[in-house]
Amino acid sequence: MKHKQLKPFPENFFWGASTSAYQVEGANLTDGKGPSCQDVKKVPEGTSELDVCADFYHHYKEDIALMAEMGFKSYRFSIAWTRILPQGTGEVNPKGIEFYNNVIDECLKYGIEPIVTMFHFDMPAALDERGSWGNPESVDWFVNFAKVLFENYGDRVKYWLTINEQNMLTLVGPVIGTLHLPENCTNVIKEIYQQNHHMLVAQAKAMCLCHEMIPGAKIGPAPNISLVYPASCKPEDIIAAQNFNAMRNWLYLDAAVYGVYNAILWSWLEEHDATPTFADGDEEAMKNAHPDFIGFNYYNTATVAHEDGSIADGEFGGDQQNGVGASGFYKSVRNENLPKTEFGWEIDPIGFRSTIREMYSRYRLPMLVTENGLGAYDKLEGDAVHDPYRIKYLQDHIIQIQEAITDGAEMLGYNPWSAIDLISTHEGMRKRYGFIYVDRDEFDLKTMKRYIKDSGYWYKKVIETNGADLSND
Ligand code: BGP
Repeated sequence: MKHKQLKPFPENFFWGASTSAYQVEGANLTDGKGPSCQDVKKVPEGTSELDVCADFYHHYKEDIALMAEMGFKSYRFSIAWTRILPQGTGEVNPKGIEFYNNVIDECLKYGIEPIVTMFHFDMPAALDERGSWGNPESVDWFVNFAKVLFENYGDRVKYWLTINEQNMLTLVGPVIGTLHLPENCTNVIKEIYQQNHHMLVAQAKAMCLCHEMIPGAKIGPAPNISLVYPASCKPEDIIAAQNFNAMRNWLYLDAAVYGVYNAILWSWLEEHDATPTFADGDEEAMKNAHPDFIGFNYYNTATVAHEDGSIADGEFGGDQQNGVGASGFYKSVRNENLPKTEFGWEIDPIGFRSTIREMYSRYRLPMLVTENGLGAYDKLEGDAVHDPYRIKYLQDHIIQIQEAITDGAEMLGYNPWSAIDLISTHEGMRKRYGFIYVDRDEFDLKTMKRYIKDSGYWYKKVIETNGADLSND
């Protein structure tokens, strides 16, 4: 059989990696930073607090130098809202502004493109007390924060991401420590989708503001997109897959790209008496916003089957990649064709290609991979970390991006999770993703020294050859 000729990765492809402020920086109350919801939440038992993390706050120069050593073309990081505005609104903290000026300048010094996420799971605690995204004023809080960022960093930052994984905030908020529910909430679905609506409008307004304030800047959303498979070719299972695709994926991209609500999801909200209230101008704001690209995180696909009504509505459970279901709508099932990581997430590189194809067919925008990666228990041996399992995972996924490019998709870059070891959303320090190992344990801070893992040296060669050489010898 003749092998298909794969198209090369585009020139100027953003090979890099990602982190988020609350998971990597530490120094969570240092130099005027206010607490975020992550700093006041109760961390899951047996996992580290978020006060030190990888201590990137004090090691950023060394860390960015290591990224440069691996040849990174981009670094996707988030800005902690409460470093900039300790109370979420009001006074700007000059030390916070200075820190990200330094991070950005350090990246640019090495020719690394800074790709900035404006919000990654870290609502200011002061705003949480005022109702978080449930408060209609949250739209203005976010737009005000966006303005401060564009004013201060717009001269150097040309790639912006609005809200990281808004779909996960909505679907599994309690797992990542972000859900704020008012006392005596009688319709949880309505409350959550009202919060979701405020985020959609805030995002739309921030995208418009970015285009107004920073000529030439590009901005896009960053949801977690996983194509949903039906458990079988039974027609009922196909409907369930369409339902969960609408709820997990297309709601977020239809709103960001076309400024409209996904019809399937909207009727599900109607059934639950949970359609969000639109304030004056919301509809117009959503229609006016046009992202330049789609940023998206991909870890694996989801598989679902018909649900006969036995699951309770509004039930939480699972995590970003392991769902539960919604009554009469869909129920998550295990895909027996796929292996799992040590932490129970399925691994599906081909699903990466089908997810990209589907997104491109629907939205026709260039796409930037903002996360992908393997969480594992890594071990420091001498001064080396041998992680062939991670290399394999990354190889298998990168080749599928190339397949998708060959299928016609426009891809801007690949920024897997994570540049450096950091704290997981709910599984502590032991679940590592980094190209750079940080010598600390869950509770013992040890030396905090950094070591490039085998995967980091391998990635260096991938970047040098612009993805032409993915081998590991
Ligand atoms: C994504 C989040 C990240 C990150 C990653 C890995 O959902 O955007 O913040 O942590 O998943 O997840 P986890 O840390 O749960 O393994």
